[in-house]
Amino acid sequence: MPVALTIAGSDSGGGAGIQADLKTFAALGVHGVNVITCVTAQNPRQVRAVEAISPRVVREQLEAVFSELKPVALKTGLLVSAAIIRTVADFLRSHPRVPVIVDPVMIATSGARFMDRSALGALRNQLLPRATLVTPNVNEAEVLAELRIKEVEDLRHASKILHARFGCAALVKGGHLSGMRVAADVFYDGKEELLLIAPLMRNVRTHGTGCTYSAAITARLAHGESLRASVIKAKEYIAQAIAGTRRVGRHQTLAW
Ligand code: PXL
Repeated sequence: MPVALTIAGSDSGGGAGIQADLKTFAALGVHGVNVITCVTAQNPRQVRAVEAISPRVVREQLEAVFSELKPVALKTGLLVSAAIIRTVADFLRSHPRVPVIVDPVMIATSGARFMDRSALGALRNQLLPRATLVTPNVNEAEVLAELRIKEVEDLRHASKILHARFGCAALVKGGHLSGMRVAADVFYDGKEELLLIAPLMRNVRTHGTGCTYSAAITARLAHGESLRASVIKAKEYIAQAIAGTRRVGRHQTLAW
């Protein structure tokens, strides 16, 4: 089996973070290895606590994984602190060929803030220049591209700004745009622009959607597919996972 890595936070509720990534990797036939950056105490309604893992133990996890189970592709999710982002970016410098998908997680679906200013600076200056693809939602793209996003034209504009600024491909996800009848995302890699469309599911609580989407892209890459094909197939996968949402207790979970 190909190996894919997620570098992300643990979600005790099992809906997002490392847990969503590993379920996605399993569903798509890749062996998932994982580097945990923080432990969150949360359920779909609230984040009660976030505790970062020390940069030393983050580095040890990276060494452990790369020395015996070298990933073909990797993604990053919640990275919490500037020190952890620097540790990850430093480590990746010695593995320049592995594709890196950066899901720039800043705020939980429930509204909790995950990143402070210095972490944001490290994300911009250390990690994004090493990324193959960055996958922001509307809020994250507004922060990283420094523009207001109201409609699909703005998603297109943001994807070009992100490519110019960080030298990576961008997938700007428009699922949170208001007044839309579809979930529209824009992919831009410097040469080609794609508009990806799926039915918009109302009344679905979408905790874990971003994690699952970027994990699906990473899994496809690990299978040896192109970035373009990986993004297109991951969009189909996430649309199905959302359409198949199931009830768990008083909440909902994606169908992996
Ligand atoms: O979906 C963003 C996200 C990423 N990682 C962890 C999370 C969340 C959202 O709640 O908890 C650990």
